[in-house]
Amino acid sequence: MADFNSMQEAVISGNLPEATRLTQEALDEGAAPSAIVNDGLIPGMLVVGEKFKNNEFYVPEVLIAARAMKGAMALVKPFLKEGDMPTLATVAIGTVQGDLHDIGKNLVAMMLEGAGFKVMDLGVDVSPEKFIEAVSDGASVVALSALLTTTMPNIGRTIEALKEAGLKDNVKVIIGGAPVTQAYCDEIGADGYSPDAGSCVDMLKALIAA
Ligand code: B1M
Repeated sequence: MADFNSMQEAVISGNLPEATRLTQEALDEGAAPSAIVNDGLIPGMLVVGEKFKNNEFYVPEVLIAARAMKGAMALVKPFLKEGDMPTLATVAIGTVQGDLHDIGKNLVAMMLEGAGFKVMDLGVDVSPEKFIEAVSDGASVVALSALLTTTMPNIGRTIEALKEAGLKDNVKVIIGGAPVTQAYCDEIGADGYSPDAGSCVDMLKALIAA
């Protein structure tokens, strides 16, 4: 019988050897790969997100938890069949044009991936055209991060470019980063704002369900 509780604990504590050992054991015992992901690994990562949101975990703990999750996922992935893991949505994430900060953006990407979203990471210094291309390639969520007051307006410019391309109504645009606020989100017509990576998952799930 697969030990999903211990698997969750291994992810939460960032224990890579234990997470991979338990995952391999579950696979060897014949546990469904989708159950390993949905009942063992993702719930662990969701706890990590909660703890980060509540300042019980800091960046290093999140990074080692994500490493444990990734290591275990690498074992399961070859056994996941088409349709086994319905993705919640495909998210194209990037730091906006002119901005090279990526630590926060990477945390958001990890949390979203850990929660079951498919993530297309476009990197840093991403032009509005690149985001438009990603939407044409299937992204239904555009996630924009900015860390500088001087690059924050490029969030608004990206939204304008999506509107001009006639794509804004096809996607949800979510935004965040140190200078970004709910007021700015409302001003530029983004669909959602979150102050940290943990609450980004809850915010996006609520947006999609609405
Ligand atoms: Co830069 N930098 N930096 N920097 N840097 C800041 C942002 C700054 C506040 C430092 C300061 O002066 N006190 C300041 C900005 C001032 C301002 O605009 N008002 C600043 C500056 C000025 C600069 C340069 C211009 C410096 C220079 O060259 N003169 C330059 C700009 C380069 C560029 O981007 N074009 C620059 C460069 C750099 C480094 C390259 C050296 C490095 C980045 C390395 C990297 O990212 N790979 C760097 C760093 C590390 C910082 C600080 C120290 C840390 C940023 C960070 O990673 N925080 C930062 C000062 C600070 O914040 N204390 C600073 C940790 C991270 C987990 O938090 O990114 O906020 P954060 O992400 C959070 C939330 O904001 C949120 O979730 C994350 C996790 O909870 N979030 C989202 C982020 N994106 C989200 C998206 C969402 C939702 C939530 O939805 C899509």
